[in-house]
Amino acid sequence: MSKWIFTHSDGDGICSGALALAANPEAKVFFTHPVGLLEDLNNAGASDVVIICDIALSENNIPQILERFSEINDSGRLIYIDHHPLPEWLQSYMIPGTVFHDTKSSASELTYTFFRDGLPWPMDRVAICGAIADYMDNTPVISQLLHGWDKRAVYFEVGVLVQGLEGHKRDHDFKREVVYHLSRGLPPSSHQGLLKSALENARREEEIIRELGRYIHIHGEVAYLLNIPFPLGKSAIYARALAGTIIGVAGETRKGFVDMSIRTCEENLDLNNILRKIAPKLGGSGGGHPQAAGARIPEENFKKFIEELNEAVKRLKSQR
Ligand SMILES: [Mn+2]
Repeated sequence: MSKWIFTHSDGDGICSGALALAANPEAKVFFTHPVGLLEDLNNAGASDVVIICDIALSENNIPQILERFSEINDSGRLIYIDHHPLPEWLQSYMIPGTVFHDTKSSASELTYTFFRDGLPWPMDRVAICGAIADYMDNTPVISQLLHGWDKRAVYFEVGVLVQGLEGHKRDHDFKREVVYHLSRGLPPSSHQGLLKSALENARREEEIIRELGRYIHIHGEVAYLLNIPFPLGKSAIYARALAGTIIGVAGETRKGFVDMSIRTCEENLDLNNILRKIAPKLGGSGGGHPQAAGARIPEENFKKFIEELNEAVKRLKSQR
């Protein structure tokens, strides 16, 4: 019998993985993503213990994934911890195994809560870092945990973690090392590679934000950036902020598609909902969280996609 941790490779996923690892030190850590989950689960044997953190269930293969969950859970154990919205037809009780799902908290907070009894101080700091990395620190649990720390020192650590991970998109060995480091209760700033990378990325970010304004396109309440060599999530935030629009989009064209990140601060706008409706109509896919989401749209429909996003903002405004 082996134990596995399958987690996302962003800040929240890495902190979730570190928390799961601290509570299950013998587990192997494997990075995956919604589209790759089904195939990656083939690494695990039928009687293994499988812990999955921060991986959304991808619309296009849910039946097969649920079947695989059930196979694993029949002779081993499957624990699914996540915070991405489920498709409308799926309720969490329909997912086989032990399911801990809540869209209002980060995966790190959920993983911390789930394994809490096996997590000594200072692992609560990892939960806080993961929550901030996913912009989900404004919850009762994380606010309570923050009382145990000097917020300013913790924000520095999150900054090192988030900035340090930038530019290591597919460097899973580096990220696995960070997971092990954090699982030992060590702060991000004591990881030399992470600290060095954070400083470099902070310098680069400062350079780029001064140039970004020139490349922003604006359509109504949507500002977008295309093919800028800078992380998409951050570019989407800066596009919105610098243009003063409701929605920011940053995309890169790849193999006939535009892959993008979409961000808003408007709490009455649900990007996940909007994208799940408009993206398939345009031959693509999309979804995520209400204020932070992603989409993949055929290049020829990108303009139309931006128009549809703007229409969604208009509809919201007319309802007021
Ligand atoms: Mn997450």
